[in-house]
This record gives sequence, structure tokens and C-alpha cells, in this order.
Amino acid sequence: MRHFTSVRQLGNLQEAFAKAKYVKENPFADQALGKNRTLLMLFFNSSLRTRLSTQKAAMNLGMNVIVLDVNQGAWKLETERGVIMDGDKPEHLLEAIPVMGCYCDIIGVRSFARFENKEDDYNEKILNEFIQYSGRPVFSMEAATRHPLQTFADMITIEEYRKKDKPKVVMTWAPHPKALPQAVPNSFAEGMNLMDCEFVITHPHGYELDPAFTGNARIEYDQDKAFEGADFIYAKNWAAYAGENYGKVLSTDRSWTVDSRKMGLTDNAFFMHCLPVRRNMIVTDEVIESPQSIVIPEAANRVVSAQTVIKEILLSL
Ligand code: AN0
Ligand code: CP
Repeated sequence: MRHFTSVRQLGNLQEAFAKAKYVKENPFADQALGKNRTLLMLFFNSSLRTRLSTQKAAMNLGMNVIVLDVNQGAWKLETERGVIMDGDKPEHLLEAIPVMGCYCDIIGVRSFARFENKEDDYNEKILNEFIQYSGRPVFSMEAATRHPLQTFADMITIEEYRKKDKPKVVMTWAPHPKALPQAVPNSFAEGMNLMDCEFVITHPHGYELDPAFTGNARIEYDQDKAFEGADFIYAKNWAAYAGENYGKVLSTDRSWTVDSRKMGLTDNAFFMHCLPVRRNMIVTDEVIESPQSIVIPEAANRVVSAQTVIKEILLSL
């Protein structure tokens, strides 16, 4: 594996799960692999889990790690080509990228959808410039359209907790006051299409995702109906994708909040969320604090997914 931008690049899933299991059980077995190798983690957006879990994963592999928050301390970066740079941005991304490539062996990038230009977002303009111009293997720490390290951790978690060969997994939209990217739900949908499960997506009208990601999912507009018999409830907010409404908040309807009544419709489902989560908007206190909530082990698996992926990249160097 050279670049990692989608869970589709995991290849054979059973082998990927086996590699993840080995990493989880033997976190320090590959300390020699990363010796004298440097990971640069570059953040255009905030992070708690990705920052800590990816750094921990790299340290477990014996790597040195440099973290840069682009918006705090670095020069403000221009990203548009052809601009006369007489404004407030002293440096262009097209110089910054190859320079950063000189100082490391692998680059992790977080660059969310900006909701300014749908084409730029869905062509992964920024992430692809890193792949094209850094000269280094690049992995996504949530880019415009996907969050593959999160999804891989989610897949590992479902694999660990499932009680049936083919569990029913329901991804539900839930309300949130701000416009959030589609990266997590797109990527989760992509992952569930690869797994052996019955996959249902439920959301209000107008929140349809790109079919390139939802694939074979059943779309159910009645949330209660979707929850019936579910084994996993995966909650997430996202802003509208379709048409003119791209990047807009169409609803903050709290009747979509995941609560105990709705969880009662499931087959004692586990509750999942990538975090950070807004309590009593996305999910009630009661549900997130219930024994069925597995958000913490899910977050813990972020070290496992990152370490499995970085190890594969190190092996390819
Ligand atoms: C981000 C999102 O929804 O993509 C990151 C989630 C991992 N969430 C927020 O910005 C709150
Ligand atoms: N789930 C996740 O990626 O969290 P952070 O945004 O805190 O990294």
C-alpha cells in the first residue's frame, strides 16, 4: 500500500482484519520498522482522536512524529492556482507541499470539505495535490469525501462486536446545529458495502448522499422502521449533498435524535458514533451512557486502524 485514501484500498477484508488483530495484540512488535522514519501529520482542521491515535500508532511503530496545525503558526496558504498573491496569504500550497515532503517519509493529511465548490471537494483537490506533489506516501486523516481510518476502525469494531454472521447495520442521520461534511457517512457507507451485513441508511428527505458511496444500501425515510431489528445503530449528522443545497443545513429536527424509545425497536443494538458527538442533539445522555454504547472501544480502535495502515505503508517504502 502506498497511499491510503479509501477503505477500498484495504484489499482482502479478512486479511485486513487479521492484520489489525495482530497489531492490537502485539502493539510493539514492529518497533524496528519505523526506526529513523518520520511521519508528518498535517491538520487543516481540528482533531482530538485522529491526532492522538495516529501519533500513538506511529510511536508504537518506532517512528518520529511531527504535527503541524496549518492554521496555527504556519504561513497562511493560498490553494488556488493563478491567483495574484497580493492578499493575506504569503505562501502557496504548491511550494509548501514539496517542502514538507523533504522533511518526512510519510504524510497524513486532514482537510475537510470546504463547501465552497462541490467539484473541488468531490475531486479531493487538496488531498490529490499532496499525492501529486509531496513525493511521499500520503494517507487521509479525513479528507473532503472520506474518513477511511475512522471507517476501518468502525469495521474492526463491528467485526469484534457482531453476534450474527450478517448483522443489520443502520446508519442514521441525526440533528446538529452546524453544517458537517459527508466524509464520515460516505466512508462508512463505502465500508458497509464491503462487509457482509444488511445495510440501511435513514435520513430526512433532502439528505440523500452520493450514490457512488451508498452503493447497495437500502434507503429508508422512516427512522423507526429503519431501526426495527437492527444490531448496530451508527449515528451521524451531515449537511445536504444533493444539488443546490450542497453544504446546507436543511433540518435540525430533534425528533431524529437517537433516544431509548428508538433503541427499544432494535435487536438490543450497539450504539456507535465516530465522536465528537453533541449530546441531546445526535443522541440522548441515556443512550450514549448505556451499556450498549460502544463509542469508547470504537475510538480505541482508531489506534489499531492507524497502526495497521501505517505499518503497511512502511512495508512498502
Ligand atoms: C467532523 C465531521 O463531521 O466530519 C469530524 C468527525 C470525525 N465533525 C465535526 O466537525 C463536529
Ligand atoms: N473521530 C474523529 O476523527 O475525531 P477527531 O475529529 O477528534 O479526530
